[in-house]
Amino acid sequence: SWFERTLVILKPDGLQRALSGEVLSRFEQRGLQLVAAKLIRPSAAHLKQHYWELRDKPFFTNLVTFMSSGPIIAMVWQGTDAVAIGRAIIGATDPMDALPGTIRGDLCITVGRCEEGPKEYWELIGKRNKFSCLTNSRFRNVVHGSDSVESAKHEIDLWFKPAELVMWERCCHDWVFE
Ligand code: YYY
Ligand code: MG
Repeated sequence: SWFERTLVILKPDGLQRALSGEVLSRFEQRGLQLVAAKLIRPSAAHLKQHYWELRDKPFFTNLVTFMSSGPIIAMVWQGTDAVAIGRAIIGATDPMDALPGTIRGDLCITVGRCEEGPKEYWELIGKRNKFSCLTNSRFRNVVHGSDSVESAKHEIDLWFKPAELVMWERCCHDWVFE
């Protein structure tokens, strides 16, 4: 239905890298409608709920730590097949597999630095290799998007109160959806 909704999160790396305008534009220009948005620093407890289905994965704890390491922008986008369209805009989980034209295919390279790199590099830039267990983890893919209509409903409930979802009509609604 044209009223389908999906939860999108600009992750801490996206916000730090000044990609918020770029990311919002992509959803907006595709034709989805923004019905809720907030900048927050989520707690680890909240993120554990958000990623509960991944609780048994080896990367779960580091994923939660990364996601709570700084502010994020949580958003709800609405429109025909919003969940599938949202996933298409975002691209594959691993940016190395994500196609050009998708957010992950255009705006990031890997989900994390997985090796320390050459010693000469650190000497040249005059820094110690500060990459820790966290930064060696593999989660930096700029955005989250719900993966099914069911999980979208669940995630929107988790991140937003009903009153935070704004009903409004965009002037171009009929130009995009009819
Ligand atoms: O929905 P999506 O974000 O594309 O992937 P998920 O399978 O839900 O995993 C959530 C999050 O966890 C992913 O965006 C990066 C991270 N992750 C990872 O670092 N390594 C994996 N093998 C799988 C997921
Ligand atoms: Mg997912």
